[in-house]
Amino acid sequence: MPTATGAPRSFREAIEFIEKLGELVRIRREVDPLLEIPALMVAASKLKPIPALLCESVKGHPGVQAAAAVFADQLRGHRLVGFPESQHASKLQYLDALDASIPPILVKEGPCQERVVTRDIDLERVIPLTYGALHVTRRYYQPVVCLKHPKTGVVNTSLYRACVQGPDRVTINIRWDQHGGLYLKQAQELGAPLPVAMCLGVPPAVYLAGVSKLPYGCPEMGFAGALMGEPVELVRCKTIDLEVPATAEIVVEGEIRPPYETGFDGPWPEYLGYLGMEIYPPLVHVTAVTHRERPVTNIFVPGAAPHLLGIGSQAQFFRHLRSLYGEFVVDAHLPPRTVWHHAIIKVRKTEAHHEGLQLNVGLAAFAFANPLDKVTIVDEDINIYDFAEVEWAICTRCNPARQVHILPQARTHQNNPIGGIRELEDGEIVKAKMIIDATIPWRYRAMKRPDGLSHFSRSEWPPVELAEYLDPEDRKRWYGR
Ligand SMILES: [Mn+2]
Repeated sequence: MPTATGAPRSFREAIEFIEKLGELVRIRREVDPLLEIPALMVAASKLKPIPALLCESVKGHPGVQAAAAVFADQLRGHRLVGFPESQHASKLQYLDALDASIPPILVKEGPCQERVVTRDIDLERVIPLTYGALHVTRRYYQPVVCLKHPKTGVVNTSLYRACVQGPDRVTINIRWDQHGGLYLKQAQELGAPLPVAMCLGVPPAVYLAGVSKLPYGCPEMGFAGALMGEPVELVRCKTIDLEVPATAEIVVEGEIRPPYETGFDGPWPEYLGYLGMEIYPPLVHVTAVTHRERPVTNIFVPGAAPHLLGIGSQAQFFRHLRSLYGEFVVDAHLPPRTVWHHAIIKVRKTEAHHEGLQLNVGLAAFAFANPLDKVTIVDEDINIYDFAEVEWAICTRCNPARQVHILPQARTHQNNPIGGIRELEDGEIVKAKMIIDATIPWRYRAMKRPDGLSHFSRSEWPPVELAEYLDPEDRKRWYGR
C-alpha cells in the first residue's frame, strides 16, 4: 500500500509500482552485473520512457535479483516520490517537504535483518558488484550510506560509491568537503571509529533524500519522511551504533577505524559521461552483512543511464535565487546532462532599472555550488526546459562582445575534465566561470517603430484548431480522434 503522498513505502513496493505503470522490463536470462547490466542500462536509455530493468537471474548470485535504471526516467522518478508531472510544481512540493521534516521511528525488527552474516564475510558473494563500464578494473556497488556524527549524534544519509578492496574491506568515496568527510574528521579528532551503514534497495524517498544537499546537521531521513507523509521505519544495526531503513534489501555494517587507512577507487563512469580517475577514499572494515530473503539489489551507474534524482538540486537552486531576487527570477533549470555545471535562469525584466540585475543573479548562481561554471540567462518568453529554444535565444539576443562575461578562474569540480585534468599533476582544480546573458538588452527593447514593432518582435499568428478543418479519416490519422 502506498503512502498518503502516493509514494511507495519500500524498494520492493517501488518495483511493483513501476510494473503497474507498465515501465518494468523483466530480464529472465542470466546476465552478468560486471559489464552486461551497465550495457543493458545504456541500451534501455535509448527507449522512451526509459524502462526500469529487473534482472531475475544474476550471474554468480543465485537468489539475488538486480534492479537497474529505476530512476532513469524523469516522470517516473517524480511519481516514485509522489510528485506531480510538472517540473515546476515538483520543485515547489520538494521545497514544502524540506520545511516539514517527519523524524524516523525505531521499530523492533525489519525484513532487512531476515539474514544476518557476521562471520566469514564475503561482500562479493552477497552483492552483485559492477565495473560500470569498459576499462574499469575495480568492482563497485552504490549504497545509501548512513553515518552518525561522533559528537551530536545527527545521522547523515547520502549516496556514495563503494569500491570493494577485499572480502570484508570496502572504501566509500566520502570527500573532505562533504558532510560525510566532515563527520570523519570529527571522529579522527576524537581518535574514535566512525560507524558506517551501507544500504542497498531503500524506499525511493530515501534515495531522493540521500542525493539532496540539505544544510549541515539536517537529517535527511526526516526529509524522506516528509516526502512520504509518514516516518521512515528504522531498525538498529546488529554490530554498530546506527539505524537503517527496516525494509532495506541489503545492509553492510562496518566502521572506519584508527589509523583511518585509505584504499583505491577509480576509474569509474561518472555522471558527466567521462571516467573519473583514481582516488584514495577511507577504508571501511565490514562487521556484518544483513539482508532480506531473496534480496533485490539496486545497480546505479550514473554514466550508463540518467539518474534523475536531481529535482532536489533544481528546487534548492530555485529557492536560493528566489530568496535573493524574488519574482525577478521566474524559474531556473540545471539541465540533466550537465547537472551542477550549467544553469539556465529565466528572469523578468520589466523596468529600465532592471537592466544589469540579471548579471547579479548570475553571480549569485555561482555561490550555490562550486561545480557551477556556466550560467545562461534568458527572458521570460523562453522555455528553459527546451534546449533548442535556449540556443535560439543565445543566437539571436546575445552579442558575445558585450553580453558574455568571464571570471578567469575560480574553484570547480574535478568531475568536469577540463577542470579536473590538473588533478593528475597535483594542480589546482580551477577554471573560468562564464555568464551568457541572452536577455534582450533593455535599450534595444525600448527601440520601437511608431507601430510598436521592433527587430525583436516575434512573428505571431492567430490560434486555430487544425483538427476541425480535416476530413474524419485525416483527423483520425493525425489526432487519433
Ligand atoms: Mn547531509
